[in-house]
Amino acid sequence: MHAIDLRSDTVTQPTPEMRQAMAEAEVGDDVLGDDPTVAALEQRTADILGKPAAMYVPSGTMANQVAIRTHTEPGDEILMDANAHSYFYEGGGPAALSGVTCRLLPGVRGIFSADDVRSALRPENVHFPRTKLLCVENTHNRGGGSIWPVDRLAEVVAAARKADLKTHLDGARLWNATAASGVTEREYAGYFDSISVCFSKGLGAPVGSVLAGSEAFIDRARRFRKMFGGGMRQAGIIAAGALYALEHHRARLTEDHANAKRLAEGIAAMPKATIDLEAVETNMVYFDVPALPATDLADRLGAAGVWVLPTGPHTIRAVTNLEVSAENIERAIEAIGQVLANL
Ligand code: TLP
Repeated sequence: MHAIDLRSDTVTQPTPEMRQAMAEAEVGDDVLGDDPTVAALEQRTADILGKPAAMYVPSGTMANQVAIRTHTEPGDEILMDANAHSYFYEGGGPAALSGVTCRLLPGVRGIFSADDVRSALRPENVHFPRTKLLCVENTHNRGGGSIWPVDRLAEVVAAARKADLKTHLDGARLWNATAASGVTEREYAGYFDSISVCFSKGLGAPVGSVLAGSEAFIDRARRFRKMFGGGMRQAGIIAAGALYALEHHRARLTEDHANAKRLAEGIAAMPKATIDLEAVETNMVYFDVPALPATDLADRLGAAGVWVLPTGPHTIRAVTNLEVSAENIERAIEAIGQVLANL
């Protein structure tokens, strides 16, 4: 039987219709500005996010790192949650690529407060780095796929603006936030100077992210994309997959969310697992099994046909996605239940 792959929503395969769109894409040299499919993807994404300009990049990591470089100069400081992807999972990019330091805020499931922002601000003084940028992540990956309430967003962004900081949203899974909350992508994006969104996660496209912002911001970002090696040539082939995903796969994310809820309920009934059911808001399920190291448990689950990722000493992450049906979830619950019962 096929393994049920819950390691990430990045594992999805392009559908036959998506491959068809990619095969038929009109392309050109995008570094020279000639690729009509890339241009169409950038325009469509900018429209959805309500921003004047946008730029296609190979990955979510590049989108965030180019954004950080574009908003800062070496020696500056940037603020973000201690578990933010840009800090935790991007290879030290802010230090290596932008020469900035990260000041980490004590968020709860990735969500911090305006007071947290205010306490991290520094007065103008020759001793201190200059604080230039606030980064927010929605949904928050290590926060459990948590969604920022808009009133909280408004407060933290107002605190940042008051101190003349720029604001960036890592919206790799903004589509999930919108599908679950009903708050439009445009409304979320309206709070920020720049936003990155990914097509290769819940939306199921093979490659790519978009960074959106003002014309001047994107003009400057294009220099750093080129410098970081992200200028692509006939990228319309992959951009066509992203465009297809944008038009056809956003609404169905609610299925992934229902599957995650069901999986979480199944796990909650297992005596050896601990899980916060309320915390499952989108397509991510984090649970703890104190009885053995998460790496060992992930191996045992893998052998039983359920692929997951260990993300802490006793913590496992399972992410529902386009490849996983409601029936697969029932099978996964049964397999996890058996593995845990045998511990
Ligand atoms: N996240 C990946 C891993 O890197 C952990 C995953 O499997 O969840 N922002 C957020 C919030 C992300 O979760 C990710 C990827 C990225 C940015 C980076 O995207 P890519 O992988 O395209 O560089």
